[in-house]
Amino acid sequence: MVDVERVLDEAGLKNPHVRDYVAYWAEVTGADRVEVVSASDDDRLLAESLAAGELSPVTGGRYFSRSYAKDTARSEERTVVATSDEADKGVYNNWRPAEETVATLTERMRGASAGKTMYVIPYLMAPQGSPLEAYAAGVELTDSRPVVQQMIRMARVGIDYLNDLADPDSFVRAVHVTGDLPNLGQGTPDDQRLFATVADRRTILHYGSSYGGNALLGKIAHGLRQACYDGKDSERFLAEQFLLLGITDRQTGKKVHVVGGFPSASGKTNLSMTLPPEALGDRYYVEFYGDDIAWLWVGDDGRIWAFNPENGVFGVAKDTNEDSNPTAIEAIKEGSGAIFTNVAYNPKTQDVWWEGKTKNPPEDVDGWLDWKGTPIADRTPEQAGEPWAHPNSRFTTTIANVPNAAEGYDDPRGVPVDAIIFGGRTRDREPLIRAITDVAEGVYDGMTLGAEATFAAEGVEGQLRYDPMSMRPFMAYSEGEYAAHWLHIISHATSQPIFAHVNWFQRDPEDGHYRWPGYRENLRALLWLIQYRDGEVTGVESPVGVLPAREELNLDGLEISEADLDAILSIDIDRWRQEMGFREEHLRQFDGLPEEIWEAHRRVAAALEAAAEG
Ligand code: SPV
Ligand code: MN
Repeated sequence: MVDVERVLDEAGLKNPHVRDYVAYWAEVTGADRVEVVSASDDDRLLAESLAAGELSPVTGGRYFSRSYAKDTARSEERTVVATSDEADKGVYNNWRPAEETVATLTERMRGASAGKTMYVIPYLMAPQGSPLEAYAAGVELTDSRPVVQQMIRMARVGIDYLNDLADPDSFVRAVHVTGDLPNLGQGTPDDQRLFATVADRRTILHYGSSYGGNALLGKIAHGLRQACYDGKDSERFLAEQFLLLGITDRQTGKKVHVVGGFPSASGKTNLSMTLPPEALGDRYYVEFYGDDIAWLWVGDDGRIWAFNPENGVFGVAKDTNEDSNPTAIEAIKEGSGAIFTNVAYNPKTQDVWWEGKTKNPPEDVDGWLDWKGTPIADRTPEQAGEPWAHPNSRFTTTIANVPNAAEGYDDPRGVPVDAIIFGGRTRDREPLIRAITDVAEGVYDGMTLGAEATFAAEGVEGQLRYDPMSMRPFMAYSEGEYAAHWLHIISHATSQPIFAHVNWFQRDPEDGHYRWPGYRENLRALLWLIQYRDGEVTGVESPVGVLPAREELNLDGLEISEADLDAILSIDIDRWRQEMGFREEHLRQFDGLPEEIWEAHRRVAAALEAAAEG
């Protein structure tokens, strides 16, 4: 038996509630040792992991880790939200009763950390001193050392965050047990993995993975699912899978902040870290606050305020390069302490590579191992086309490493939000940008956010995979109530942000080329949005929002054909009429959707019908 009391005394962990919680789970999981960690332990833990072979060195003090081959992504079908109230059941949250979920997980975790160390990670998912601090404190218990290193990069980690809580019992209890990965039946009917947020107990129990959102419990489980629930329960805030960025106009001195939700593979990380287009770089300065999560609330001044609860970036490596995301490349350079997971690794040169890092893979394959650890040199001709890195391979780095990290990203007051944008990858129907000034229509737009399914075979041709507010995998309670809570929060603001829908991915149906160059040029659409909000341009009304008039979009230094510009600054009425049918079907799934949302839907539908006749 571990002497938990002694370990906690030595660590200076005084909070009695935390102490009881640690002692309880040390007993259940049967860990051999307990260790309390802080961010300052990073170097020692890295050295231990290198010695144990859990991490491999990458040049310049960076690290490589390989996860178990069947454990490379979040598992949505094994992820549940549990509460004691069945009314919390939604379409997407895989609701389960709290009692039996806790019982099942306690049994799976019993003795499952035998022989291992249980690390105690006190963390805060907020800048210290934030008005939402009471919802941000947590303690993750994990039996994986690499999870500790990732948490140190992704969250604010240290016991001081826990000893000084206003309410010492107000912290999230987050338990992560890896389990015997080769024997969990991943993807079979007998899958043993279970990832539960027991939201009304503020308890997170994840069993059966050591990867990403399944294991870094501060991020997705607390920062999104638990916080989504707490935001509604307290009626105080929204927790969303949103980026957060700032744009400063050096000419006028005006600074604005934008939050945005994008389904996966729709360019959220790239946009969050964007630099201004070359030609506009002297005038505009873009600051990075966050790429994945924002918490939003109404400030004392009646505006919506936001912060990013994270301290780092867990970004998709694939296609990250100097052109697509130069700031990310800078954030993971030598000296950054970045950790790469499931990329290709070369132990001889201590180098890493992923698809899209450079146009072609390294010419000299000597020493290179693919993400599973198989030498590239041993590949048969049939295997030659297989990716070197896993498509969901990742880099982990702290925000402080991002060259355009906002000075105020750590400011406990957060930043005022000027615009809320949604955008999914769609080859047609969605114009470059459409502004929405009505709050109910903005929330309606978020609830009907969708992107093309990754595989064309999935679903009906032309039908989007809907991902409301990009929260589909993180919804903690029913969608109807979720929409109502959004309306409640935003309409409490006396000065409301403008909404907009963006799409960087429209294509020419003839030859498939992207009609808009994307990447840094995307800022041009956001600049128009702010000008529109400020009454500096009038735009052109459409049934689905206000589009930029051609001459209103700043195209300095950009080459784009007239035909492409026409297409992205107009809407296809017939395509939209079809879309409205899909939307209606989508919204009908949700019980208790507020009447304001249905009214917004009917208003847009009627405007489209009028346009079709007119
Ligand atoms: C996501 O999947 O949306 C992520 C990465 O942000 S993970 O932490 O793995 O969930
Ligand atoms: Mn995410």
